[in-house]
Amino acid sequence: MTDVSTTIAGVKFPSCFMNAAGALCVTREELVSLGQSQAGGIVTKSMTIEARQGNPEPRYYGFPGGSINSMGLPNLGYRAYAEMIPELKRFGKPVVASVSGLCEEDFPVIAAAINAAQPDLIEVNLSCPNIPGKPQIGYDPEASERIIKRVRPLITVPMGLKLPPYFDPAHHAVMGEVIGRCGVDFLNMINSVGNGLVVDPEREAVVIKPKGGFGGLGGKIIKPVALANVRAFYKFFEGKIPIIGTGGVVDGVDAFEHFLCGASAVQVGTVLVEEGLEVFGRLETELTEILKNKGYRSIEDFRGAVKEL
Ligand code: IRO
Repeated sequence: MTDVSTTIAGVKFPSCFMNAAGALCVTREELVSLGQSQAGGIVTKSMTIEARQGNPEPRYYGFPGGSINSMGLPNLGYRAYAEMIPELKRFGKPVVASVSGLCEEDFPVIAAAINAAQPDLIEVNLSCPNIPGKPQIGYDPEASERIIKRVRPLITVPMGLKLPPYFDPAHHAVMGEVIGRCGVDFLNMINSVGNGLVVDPEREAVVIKPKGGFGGLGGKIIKPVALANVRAFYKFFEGKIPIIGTGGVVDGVDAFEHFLCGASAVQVGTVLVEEGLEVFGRLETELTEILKNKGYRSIEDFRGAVKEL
């Protein structure tokens, strides 16, 4: 029997595929639909203190090979998600609450209240690229360390970080040191590749409205960046911190590559938005087929085992 379940920080997921924070997970209806789907977990939209409408539209654009977004943290506010968590937990799969904030002080407030609602895991988003005037926290190691150290004592469920992509080994090392000092139970990488620009040559215009068209890139085009980050942190921590690989997973082969690089689960954003909830069944079937053909029984049989030349 081929087994595509996985375990992250001691929490068992019936399938290794789940939604990435932000993708079809803002409203109660969307979260319930994820619960009813074949997704292995339910990940909430990153939440702020107050509900937000987000940035002006158009703010998402899909194109062959990927997507660009500048949603601007549209969400219901942490109180609404805290209330929903007990109901969402009844679907028999882990609930991952994604905690964000508009300033450092917001993070502990939300972390404490969401922890009281006892999701199965909490993911602290240090990497939203789309709030005008606010840089991605994950690119500031000191600010990242301050925030992680403030929320860490407030969280009793497994706590992870959603990281932005890093593009230099020196940056992997600096963040690796920060993470090592703070005691983090899992990592999720990568968030969208921030501040890309997509241009429509027909209209001679950018494709989304906020920030002059700049936004976070996702989908197939970012897979090599995602794999590099998964691999770099897997090696930095010698496989001891579980990693959720996010970025560029469109089919079973993409997921297989993430696992080879060291991921223990994968999340899907762009392909979920483009294809809908049916994507989870397709991905599971495709990965199962690959594992069967290669004679692997589970992800653990080959996780992190990519060959170097
Ligand atoms: O614009 C968003 O809401 C958004 C967030 I918070 C994030 O973490 N990543 C992303 O691509 N978009």
